[in-house]
Amino acid sequence: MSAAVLRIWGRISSVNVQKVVWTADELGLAYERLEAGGAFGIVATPEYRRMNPNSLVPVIEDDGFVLWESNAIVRYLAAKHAPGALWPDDLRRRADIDRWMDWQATTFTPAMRDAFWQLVRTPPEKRDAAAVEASRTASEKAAAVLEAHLAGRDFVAGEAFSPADIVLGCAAHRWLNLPLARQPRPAMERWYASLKARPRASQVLSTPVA
Ligand SMILES: N[C@@H](CCC(=O)N[C@@H](CS)C(=O)NCC(=O)O)C(=O)O
Repeated sequence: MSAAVLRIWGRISSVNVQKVVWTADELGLAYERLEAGGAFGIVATPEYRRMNPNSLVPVIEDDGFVLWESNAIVRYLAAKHAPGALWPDDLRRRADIDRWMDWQATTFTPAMRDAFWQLVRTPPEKRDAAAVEASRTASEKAAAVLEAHLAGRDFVAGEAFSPADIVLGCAAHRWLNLPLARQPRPAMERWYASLKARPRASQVLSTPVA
């Protein structure tokens, strides 16, 4: 009997879904992506809320195991399918990856949220310029931290590509493609270009941001 195919719920325009899809692509997994969230709805249905009571995407179902929270899903898939590789064994290396994944979820992405919502999801006549500016300023502060970290490095955590590159790569894809003026970030742009050159990143990193 063949193993059940991994199922991923969520629209590809969601940055959190993008992390999971890129991870599955990077690992060469067979999966089925089911549209949910945004204009697709679904997330408020009782069936979906039984999987994720937060009514958010992404959710995965892996042979009966249901999981939500994108970074937890990325870690689960990497640890299941690439232990000692995409998910390393070394405790300190893992802590370094975890630290940058947490920073993406708690600092960088929240900083750019208002700029994204105002400039991409809100009609021009309803935009709040002050919210965009506050978000741009907070995002530049975070981008400066990542820029300094990436100077002289090929990857976010250690000497190899890791889940930290995936989740921060998705955040950088959004930040570097938002229709607003940004400070030049040569190290970040070099690293982002190297991610874009990975064949298995192409589905996600070619998804338009705006
Ligand atoms: N912390 C959650 C956040 C999930 C989240 O905010 N998802 C957004 C899309 S990025 C969502 O589901 N929005 C409602 C919708 O798409 O209908 C995660 O990382 O999975």
